[in-house]
Amino acid sequence: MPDSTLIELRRATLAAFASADTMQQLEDARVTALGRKGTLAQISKDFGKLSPEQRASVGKLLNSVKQDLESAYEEKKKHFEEAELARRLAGEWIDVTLPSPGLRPGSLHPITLIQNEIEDLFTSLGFAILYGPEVETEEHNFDALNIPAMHPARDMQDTFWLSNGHLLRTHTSPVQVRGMRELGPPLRMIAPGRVFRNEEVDASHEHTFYQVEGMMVDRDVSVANLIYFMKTLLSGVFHREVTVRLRPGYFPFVEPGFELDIRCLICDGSGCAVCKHSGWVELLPCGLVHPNVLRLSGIDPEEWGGFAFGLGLTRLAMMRYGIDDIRQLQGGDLRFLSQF
Ligand code: FA5
Repeated sequence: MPDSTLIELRRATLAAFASADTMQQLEDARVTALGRKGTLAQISKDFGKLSPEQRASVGKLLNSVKQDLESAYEEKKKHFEEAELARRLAGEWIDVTLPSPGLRPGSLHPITLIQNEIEDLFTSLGFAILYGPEVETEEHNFDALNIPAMHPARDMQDTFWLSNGHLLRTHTSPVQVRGMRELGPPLRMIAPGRVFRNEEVDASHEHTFYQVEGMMVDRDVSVANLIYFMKTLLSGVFHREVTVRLRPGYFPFVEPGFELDIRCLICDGSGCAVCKHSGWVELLPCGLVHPNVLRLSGIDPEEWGGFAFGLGLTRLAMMRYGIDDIRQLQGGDLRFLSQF
């Protein structure tokens, strides 16, 4: 094999390396010359056919050509890698000397704001604040509230049942039961919290919403006491005259039971999507605690009586802040929430 073959291979390959404009072109040139099936490998194969003297001189040249090509390849590869790094760094460059945009102050959610006000108000009236669990037993949510299995009142609240027989509480009323059983009479308590129903969502209905339960158990509690606390609650929240109406309402855990509605503050009673064009919003069902409910929690109804209410806190927030669609409250849109 003439030395000129190796010398020509070196010249041509160095030229190919030098003219490569991309990493791919460089790689192609390397594979052609130095790859497993490349020219140099081919030449090495024929090496065995040479005489021992030829092998010594050709071998030396072969090694030196191989080293020259490998180091030229490495050098050019390094050049491409450095260029790529410089390109990436230029794209990622940030000016660390720019002033920071500053911390954006957060704000409380409108439901939290109004819940805090109600908690303060009732604390000042001597009420304890209780928080029951969101996953409840059937007994607390229904049976102990005088709603046994098969009672048609169970259908009033379309319930999310869990596979273990528990449920997502459909109202905050089970906290009445926990309060009566754990604290006993005399009792003044409120229980704000989240409740869940399989509801069709519209401007005034959510599947997940907030209520505040209220309960007072004492001697000689009457409807007059109930109305006094309802009025105190509404004037504390609205700081102005609001028109209310009281009508009979049916809940198995109170007797008598009432629905306290508020004249819609979104449309001033003229009719809108929130009040379903009736001019009134259901806000505050209430009543005197049914003797069975007291009995089921170990309280003697001959000695004790009480009132209870279940305020729709989400709807109250809508009335207070003039929010015309309940979905705004849970949408997580910061443009909406940052107004509060
Ligand atoms: C109850 O949940 C009873 N536990 C209330 C109660 C407590 C009555 C104690 C008597 C004594 P009701 O299902 O009506 O009742 O719900 C109470 C309030 O929650 C309603 O007046 C309304 O303001 C609000 N509410 C009910 N369903 C929804 C809903 N899907 N989305 C938003 N608010 C709702």
